[in-house]
Amino acid sequence: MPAIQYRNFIDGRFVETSAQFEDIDPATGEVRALVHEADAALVEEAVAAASQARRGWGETAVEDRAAMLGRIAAGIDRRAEDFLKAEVGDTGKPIALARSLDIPRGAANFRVFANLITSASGEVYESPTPDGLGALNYSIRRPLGVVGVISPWNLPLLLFTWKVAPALACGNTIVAKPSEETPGTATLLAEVMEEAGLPAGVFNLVHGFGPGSAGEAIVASKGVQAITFTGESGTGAHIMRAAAEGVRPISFELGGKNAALVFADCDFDRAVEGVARSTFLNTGQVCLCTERVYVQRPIFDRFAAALAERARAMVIGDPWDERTQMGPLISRDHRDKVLSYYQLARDEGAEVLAGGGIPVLPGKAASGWYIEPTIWTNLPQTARCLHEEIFGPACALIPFDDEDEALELANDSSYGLACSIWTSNITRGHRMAGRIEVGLVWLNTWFLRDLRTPFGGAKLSGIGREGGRHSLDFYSETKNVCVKL
Ligand code: NAD
Ligand code: 6OD
Repeated sequence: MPAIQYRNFIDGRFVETSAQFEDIDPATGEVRALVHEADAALVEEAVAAASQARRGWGETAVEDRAAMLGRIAAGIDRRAEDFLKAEVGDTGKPIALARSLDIPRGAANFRVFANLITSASGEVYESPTPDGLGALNYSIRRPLGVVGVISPWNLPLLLFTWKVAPALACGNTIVAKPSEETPGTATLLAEVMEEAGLPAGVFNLVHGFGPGSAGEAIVASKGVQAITFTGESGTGAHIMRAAAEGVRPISFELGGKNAALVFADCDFDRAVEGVARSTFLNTGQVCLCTERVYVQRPIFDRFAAALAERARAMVIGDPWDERTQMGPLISRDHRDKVLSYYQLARDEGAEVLAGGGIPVLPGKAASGWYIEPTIWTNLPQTARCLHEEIFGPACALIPFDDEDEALELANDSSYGLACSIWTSNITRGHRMAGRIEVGLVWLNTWFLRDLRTPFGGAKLSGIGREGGRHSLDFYSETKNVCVKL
């Protein structure tokens, strides 16, 4: 039996269950932990605990809530090595990536929302009235109540805390479920919450799957007042139907099929570097990753050759090795899915400039879920590979002639999450940014984040915005008070 066991955390206690499932290390295919699955009854216990804790936490002074968030951030920093081990073990992502991105962002999410909530202000209007004396309107924030948080496996701690931190800052209590693939860091976070002295019932953690398990039970629970979800668009649609019961607010960060637009006047090396990073980071498993690269015709061949060279040079393998740039995919099922797109691309007429298969790796890595970084050209714009989210380290390159064509190609998608534009003509960059149908545009960069900015997608890529005051708005019920003077 594996030494590591991940338990549920309900009403301030770690809770075991008789139903357990295996947590697999994607880098070796070995079982690394056992996870205690919560059934619907246990989820209801978590919801009851969160409901019970609502009033106390919701009425806690903002400064005290912010101080608590600060202690949680400090707890993540203090146990950064534990978080690192759990995150790398669960995901197979390179240790250097988890150390520089995932774990520090977990702590930063708490610090940012601790700061924001202490300085959040409402609106004030002086209104005229027929008697000439007027009225004063002011708005105040109140918590929504019990928030259900459901998150995916690709950036487990980062995305989990991105929702938990603002929800707590706004005075809500929580029932949260991390992905079944990555239960580790969320469980450590529960330990940190306990060490920080968060009152029992304010944060509850349940483990399990979606349908027929803890995920479905959270969204079905009548005691959950709002649902915040990050994951696939199809899952979002399913959850939306459930949230319609009780007309509950939802915040959705969903899938993407993101384009990069590379103009001939770009800083060539910077664009190659940026597009390579946006295609291969986290083995292509970031919702913001680029899967479509539109390149202006004069530099198309040179750019394609340079990107393919970058793909071939990626250091793939053991995630615990500091030199590793690309780890495995999350699971065997996910690799099968990505490989099916590698085959589909060939069937749809792609020329494979790099990759296209499974790398041959030594030792235990031979049984991990590794895959080659892959570059395609020659795919027609109608190809399924240019419209369906693959969520792997692969992109297709397509030539374009002018701005209008680039815009039309970029917007030819049912998704609308992110787009990166590579050009030295900044006026053109701004012009394109305004016309592209996405929630996030990066100009001569990618995935550069300021946590106060609105984050989210258009079309199938999501509903609502999180980040900064947008998170505070979602996780609060804003109330207007009108005073007749
Ligand atoms: P997923 O939708 O399969 O699962 C996400 C979470 O939802 C998991 O915790 C899962 O157990 C749960 N779930 C699944 N079905 C459910 C149901 N019927 N009811 C309640 N919960 C359910 O997504 P995934 O495979 O874990 O993550 C990858 C996807 O997430 C990709 O599509 C990616 O683009 C997207 N994503 C989007 C963003 C964003 O910010 N837009 C960020 C990260 C990931
Ligand atoms: O940086 C963030 O805040 C964020 N939500 C990133 C999402 C990445 C998707 O995989």
